[in-house]
Amino acid sequence: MSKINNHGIGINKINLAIDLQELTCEQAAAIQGGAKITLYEDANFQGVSDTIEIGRSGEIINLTDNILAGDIIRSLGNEVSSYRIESGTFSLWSDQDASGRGLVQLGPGEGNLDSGMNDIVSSVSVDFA
Ligand SMILES: [Ca+2]
Ligand SMILES: [Ca+2]
Repeated sequence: MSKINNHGIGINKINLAIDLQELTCEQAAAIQGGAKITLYEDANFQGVSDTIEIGRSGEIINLTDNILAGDIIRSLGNEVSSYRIESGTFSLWSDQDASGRGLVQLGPGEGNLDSGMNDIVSSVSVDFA
């Protein structure tokens, strides 16, 4: 009985060490990495805009439907018509939580959204920071 318990403790210690290592890598990525996108309400980088900077891959930003003064980061849901990516790789999604129709893995650059994605984007995910 005591041998089984000892083994159990040993395995737990190994798992804990791996978790700590992963956390350290994640923190390092957050400090060194960086993904930056600006979303615009209108085509050709016009109208209300919001710049989102993320240090970590896999992050998802949901955009709400209403324009709220003083909280522009959540204001562009179903309004985005153009974008400019300074660094990193992003995907734009028609629904919340990176679901629905996607315009995926956009690298640095800029553009207008075509009729398939115009005014429907409700979330943004960071593929690579
Ligand atoms: Ca628009
Ligand atoms: Ca939408």
